[in-house]
Amino acid sequence: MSQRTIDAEPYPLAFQPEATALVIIDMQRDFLEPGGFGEMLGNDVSLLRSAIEPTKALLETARGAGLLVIHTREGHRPDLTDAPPAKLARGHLEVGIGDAGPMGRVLIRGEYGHDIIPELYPAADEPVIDKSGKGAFYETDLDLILNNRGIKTLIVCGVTTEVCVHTTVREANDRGYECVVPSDCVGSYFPEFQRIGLEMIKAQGGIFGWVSDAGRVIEALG
Ligand code: TIU
Repeated sequence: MSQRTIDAEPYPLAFQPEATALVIIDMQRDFLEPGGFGEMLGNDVSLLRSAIEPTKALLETARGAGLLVIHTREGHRPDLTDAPPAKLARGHLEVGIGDAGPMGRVLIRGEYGHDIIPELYPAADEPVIDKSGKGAFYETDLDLILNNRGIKTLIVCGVTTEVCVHTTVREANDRGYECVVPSDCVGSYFPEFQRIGLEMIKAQGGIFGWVSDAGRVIEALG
């Protein structure tokens, strides 16, 4: 096993490429494009687009380096049996989860809006985790997949920083994984949450993990 180091805060992260996975959280039309769930929640979805190009560069490097690449999608079964009533009711949305929107039924598996944006579309051999919650470990087989491959380190990208990325990093941290979040590969509808969300991860000696950026992670993988 080859030992390498990612330049990161609060201090360099030692990792082994064979035991490292790139996890891309919820880069779906529903969050990044107009007419999806993100916009129905009242957000300016254009704020998330800055994460696309750095994540694409990192994805290509990870593929070239032979890393396990995992994609996640937040969404629900068409019959909504996996959607908590509290989640369906939240926000009193005019067009909410399961309702018809311009990209199909909002946040429903199989709909156009639910799928991953073309720039970051999964390769045929890359696992896609469909999750009903914000965290990628909750009621999914992500932990099993990572354990079966001996994965210890996660490079976590995606949207949104303080919601699904943070929840997943916290879940991973409690399960013993070491997470590094490249700051330019995650996005938030709220610039202050982006800044504070990243600060929270690396504070207190890396209480949830490490923060780096695409360039430094790519350099470590190259
Ligand atoms: N609303 C918001 O910021 N995020 C979500 O609802 N889901 C994810 O973060 N994927």
